[in-house]
Amino acid sequence: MSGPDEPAVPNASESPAGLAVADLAAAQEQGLAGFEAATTLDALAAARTGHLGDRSPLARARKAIGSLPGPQKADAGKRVNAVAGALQAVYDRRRGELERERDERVLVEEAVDVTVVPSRPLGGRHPLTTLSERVVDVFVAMGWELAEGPELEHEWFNFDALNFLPDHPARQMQDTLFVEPEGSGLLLRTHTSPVQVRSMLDRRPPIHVVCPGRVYRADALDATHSPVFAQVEGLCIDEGITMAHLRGTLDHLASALFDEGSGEGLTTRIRPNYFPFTEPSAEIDLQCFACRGASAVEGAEPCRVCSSEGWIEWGGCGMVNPAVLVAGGIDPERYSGFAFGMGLDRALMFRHGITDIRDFYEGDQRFTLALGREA
Ligand code: FA5
Repeated sequence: MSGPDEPAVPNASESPAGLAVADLAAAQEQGLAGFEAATTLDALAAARTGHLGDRSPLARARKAIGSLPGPQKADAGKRVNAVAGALQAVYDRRRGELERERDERVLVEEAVDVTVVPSRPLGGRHPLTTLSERVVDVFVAMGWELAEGPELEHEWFNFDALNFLPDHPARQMQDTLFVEPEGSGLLLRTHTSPVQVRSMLDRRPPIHVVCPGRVYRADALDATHSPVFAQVEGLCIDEGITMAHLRGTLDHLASALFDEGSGEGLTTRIRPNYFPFTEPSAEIDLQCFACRGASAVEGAEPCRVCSSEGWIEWGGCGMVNPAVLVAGGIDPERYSGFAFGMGLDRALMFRHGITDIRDFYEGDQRFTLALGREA
């Protein structure tokens, strides 16, 4: 037994279970080892329950203090608290270490790689957009400008300024989609030619513009007609412009679009036609890019692309009618010009052997992706 001034240092034989110095030292040693050995937060939590929890040796020792004689209680309490404090400090340090390890691991494991290409197929450019841009590129490379106009157009630009007489059949409801209210003068443009007039009013000669766009007609939907389709228009106005410039321009466009790099060049031919806004007017035919005209000779291999005609219908063209130059504010005594316009849907159809124009408008992604790259 210790004297009255000495701290009570009980040994195993005179202390209740767990309060002896050796028991507390063992509880501390095992607790520290358990916390250091834990390599995950779950394992550390389990070790805490075992060494600092309600049923731990330390908790039992704390309960046993109550059974000590009064003078020994304070000392026993200090010893238990010292062990508890040492264990808690190591537990706290270890938990901090394991939380930092977990946070670093999560940052690595759950990082989002923004460079990963999504496995779902992305949409593609529509083949009509691709072809339209290719046509524009051909002209921009020659110094022409891109010009655009509204799809909701005024009758004056679509018809009057283009020299369509008031009783021209194209002005009838069955050919043109007019917009309510009746008499508003508004319609869905039936061709890209109104952009010619807008371009003349906006610019002074020399004028070289290429005008792609969507147009609308009250045509029934079938394999070769759509009520909405794409056209591209070209307009050139300067002093001394002739049909020879028109032919050269069309031949260049034909080779740039359809020649496939053979270097042989493709030609066009023009046949007489009538448009109110050009005089003379002509139909443009493209030399068949598949057989190059060879199938038209008697006894030759047939050609599916041109039905053995040797030529493919492509669009309309002509010298700008002086009446249209006047409507566009240009002096026809000084200037002359040529214009042409063609359907892009039809061009793609004969280019890729597509037999139904509806394929362009049904939004099937497989069609768009297959053709959009190479249109
Ligand atoms: C015109 O639209 C004239 N503006 C072209 C022009 C411009 C002539 C400049 C002279 C000077 P046309 O109505 O023929 O012409 O149409 C031109 C092309 O549009 C046709 O050759 C055809 O390829 C295409 N096209 C016409 N209607 C349809 C339709 N319903 N569906 C798809 N393509 C069509």
